Amino acid sequence: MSTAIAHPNIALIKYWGKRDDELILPLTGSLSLTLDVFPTTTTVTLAPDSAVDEVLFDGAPAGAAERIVAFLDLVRGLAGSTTRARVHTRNSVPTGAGLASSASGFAALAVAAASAYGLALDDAALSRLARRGSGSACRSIVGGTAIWHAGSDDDSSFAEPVAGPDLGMVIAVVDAAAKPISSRQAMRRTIETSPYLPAWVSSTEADLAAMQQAFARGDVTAIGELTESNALRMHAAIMAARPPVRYLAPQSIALFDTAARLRADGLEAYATADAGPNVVFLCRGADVDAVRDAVAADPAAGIAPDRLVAAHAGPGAHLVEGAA
Ligand code: 2P0
Repeated sequence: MSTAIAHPNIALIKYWGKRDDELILPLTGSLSLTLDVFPTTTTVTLAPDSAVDEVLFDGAPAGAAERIVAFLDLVRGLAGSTTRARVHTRNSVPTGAGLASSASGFAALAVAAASAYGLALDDAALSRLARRGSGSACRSIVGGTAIWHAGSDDDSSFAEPVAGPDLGMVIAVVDAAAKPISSRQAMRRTIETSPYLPAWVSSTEADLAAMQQAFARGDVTAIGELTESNALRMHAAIMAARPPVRYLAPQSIALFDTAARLRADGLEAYATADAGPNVVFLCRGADVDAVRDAVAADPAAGIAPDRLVAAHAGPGAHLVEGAA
């Protein structure tokens, strides 16, 4: 029996689009912060007497377990095993709400399954494995800030730590319901129909290079400006798909305005949003509580204090039980 814990990550430079659907190789590199909130805990137990994999979410049989079974098949292939497994996942993040539950989910599963099947993988290999479950999961193998190299093939596409200033985030939960269209489907539709895709790819490559320089300088202002701009460019490319996909709600837009007001008042905070209406404020680690209080106090933001979650840099996915 092997149990692993992983946390979600929020991208400062986004991953949006694959150049290989099977291997999950991204069109561009991306850069993220793994958080210390909303952990996923996953236990994998080998079940030699079972003819099928058993997948439970919070103790109940999972509805859509195909991706998990396909992932276990991949691990079994690496391990030369045909033994089935029992997978039990406990999530503290609202599933499917754009809060990256697939990132923490597949990162925890990769670490727990590799251990249960006796694979000795280093962090780069674990990141490559997690990537096969969900692209963004490769970044949750890494604690704190991580860069996912687009790479040229399976071997070279993985995440690793990137040094930089201490950053924090405040998550504004606009809507914790499941999103209307999965990021996987919306990514594909963006690639197939958005005329802005080439501009998204070329500008994200430039943003990632500029972001690496900003990290090396410890330049929080540049990091924040690039983060907010890159998120809006991603949403512009998504909204330009046909039929259109719009993840941002009116309150999401209001929260981007709140970030601008905070900056005008001298508190540096920058907004980003993933494939859903929730908005995440990026700031200095030391400013997290001040940013949360300022967002809560902005009447135009219209968000209750209990919907604001303060987060700092969190650990990479790791085993809490079982052999590495
Ligand atoms: C990101 N997102 O960089 C971007 C920004 C959402 C918006 O990675 O198809 O669930 O499993 O590789 O990793 C969400 O995409 O997609 C995502 P798959 P994933 O965080």
